[in-house]
Amino acid sequence: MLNLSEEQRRHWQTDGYLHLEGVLDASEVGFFSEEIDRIRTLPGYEPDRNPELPIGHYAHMDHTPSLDNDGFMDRRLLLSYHQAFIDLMDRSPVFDYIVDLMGPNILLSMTQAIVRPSSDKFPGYTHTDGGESLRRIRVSESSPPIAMKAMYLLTDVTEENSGNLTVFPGSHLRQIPDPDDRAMTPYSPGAAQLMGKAGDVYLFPHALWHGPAMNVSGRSRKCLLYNYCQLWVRSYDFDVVPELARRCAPRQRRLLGDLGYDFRPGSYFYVPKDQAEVIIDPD
Ligand SMILES: O=C(O)CCC(=O)C(=O)O
Repeated sequence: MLNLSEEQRRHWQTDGYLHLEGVLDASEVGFFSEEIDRIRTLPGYEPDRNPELPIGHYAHMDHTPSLDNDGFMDRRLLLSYHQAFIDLMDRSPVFDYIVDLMGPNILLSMTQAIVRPSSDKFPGYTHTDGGESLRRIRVSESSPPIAMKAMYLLTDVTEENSGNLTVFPGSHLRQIPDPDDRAMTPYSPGAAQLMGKAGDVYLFPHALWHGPAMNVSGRSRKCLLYNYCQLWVRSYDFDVVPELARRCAPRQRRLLGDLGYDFRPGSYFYVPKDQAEVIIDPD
């Protein structure tokens, strides 16, 4: 497995994110982009807009899913749509770096495809992942993150206000104003709109304040997101090991929460004896 260079680790620790260039080649970018267009027409889960439910930042978004390939989309639970979505969960080099950062005791916690159309109606937004609770927890710079994500860009984002991932560098270690006190936006002081090319990946912990900038570029921005958490945190997208784990490789099954024995209370507390072997050296 690959390890991060010293420079990458320093960047991760101080700024709170990493930009990996050219992870997917052009044909893979084309493939996943077409898959997003295809699955848009299929049934699947998109976050609920019911204000009676805890819907977090969706509460202030006026976005309705669309069948237009350039329209808004926020599709979850991607794995069942194609083997390629399954294989992306532990693909090198991104997965190697995730294990280097988090250690081997991890789960896949979420998969997501987002399309952000060009529009003058979407101002962008800023948040941490993990909701209200993780927002208040900041681990030290030498600690593995509790949870993190890999964001695969499927569109070039080489100018500002193109739906860029916008981060507050260092905010994984330092509180920026709580949204209850002052709403932070991608245009607040300290925000950095990241530029990248289709096929690049951003890695960042859930504790980093981030979010999309507005997109007035004239074209929609597509991405895939794969989230990982420490084993005891549990996936937040499925409540039991999904059926499709049966057709996954052993490491993928483990990432989906199959611990290799029947669940019993406390199962996710101590890691299985073969956890490091399964995750680091499965062959
Ligand atoms: O840039 C996006 O579309 C969403 C990225 C984001 O905020 C997230 O993954 O939590």
